[in-house]
Amino acid sequence: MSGLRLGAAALGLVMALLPGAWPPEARAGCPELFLDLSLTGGVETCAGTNCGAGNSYNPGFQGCVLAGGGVPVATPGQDVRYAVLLPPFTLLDVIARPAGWDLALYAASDSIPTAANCVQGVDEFFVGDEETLRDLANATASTDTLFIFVDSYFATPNQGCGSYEIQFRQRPLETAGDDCTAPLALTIAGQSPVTAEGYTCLAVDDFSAGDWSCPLPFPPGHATPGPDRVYAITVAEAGPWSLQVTPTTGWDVALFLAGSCVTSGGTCIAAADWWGAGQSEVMLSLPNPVAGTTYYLIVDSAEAAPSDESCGGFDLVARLGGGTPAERVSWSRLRSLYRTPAR
Ligand SMILES: [Ca+2]
Ligand SMILES: [Ca+2]
Ligand SMILES: [Ca+2]
Repeated sequence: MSGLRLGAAALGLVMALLPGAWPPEARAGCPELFLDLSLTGGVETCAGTNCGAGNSYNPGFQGCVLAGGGVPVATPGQDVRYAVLLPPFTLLDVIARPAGWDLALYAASDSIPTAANCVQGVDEFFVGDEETLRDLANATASTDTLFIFVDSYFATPNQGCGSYEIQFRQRPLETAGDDCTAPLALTIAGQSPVTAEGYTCLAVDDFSAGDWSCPLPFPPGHATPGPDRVYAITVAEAGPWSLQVTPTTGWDVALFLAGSCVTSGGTCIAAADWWGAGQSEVMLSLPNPVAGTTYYLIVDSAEAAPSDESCGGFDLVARLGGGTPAERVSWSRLRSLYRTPAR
């Protein structure tokens, strides 16, 4: 890339940044393409376009696997790069919504993306559909810089460029609810699902389904040596209820539920570990609760740290009335019905 700031002034965007000038001064606001979210309350939403940018990056050729692509996906589309400051012990979500074109999104720990520094990539959905990077973590005590790339599987003019909206959301890493001293509290009442975002990395392995004689399938009664968090879920009304935990990255969730919070010897009410890495686990047909009863849900993994499949972020949905929330169906989700996702 030349040392010039390329001619995207009409778009209000700076499409190229000099490696020698890196990093520029952190500022609030999207046009700089360099975001310090602490200046904007942890959230920033930017309008952008990749039309007029160069095709500078193609990490798919180098082995940066974009989830949904299945194999390394080439990204010959024009690309725009953002840099985001990540303070110590924070998580970042990035959501990009293209206007009628096929957007791919990836994150790297360096300004030039390669397979070695690729953190997460996604090309899960299709023309006009949003793509999301979830729980990009800085689990260290020093500030980090993460680079986010908007790109496309297609080249211009075939749906490879267009305008988009991109949102950056930053929050502190989860530290509560590691054990029974202070479980994370949720109350379900009425028919509206209750949701929570969580993160198990940096938690300690306090619980194992094996210690509770919880009947996790595949293989029966297996242990859960992964780091774990515990929720105290109060069910305000009697009636059918369900729990679902969906990992935000490709780790392998295991769940178990009891009526009291103890590290071992708890009375197991239900357990779920039917699926492999990256897949939701669901508890349906739970015993009808007595109104006002509190249950303890352990979000855990059958994989031990430091395996990539041992921990990560997740979305918890707890609801009365049974059933599970509607999900968007992606190709990777469909493929997962036929094979274990490759890692
Ligand atoms: Ca724990
Ligand atoms: Ca555990
Ligand atoms: Ca699982």
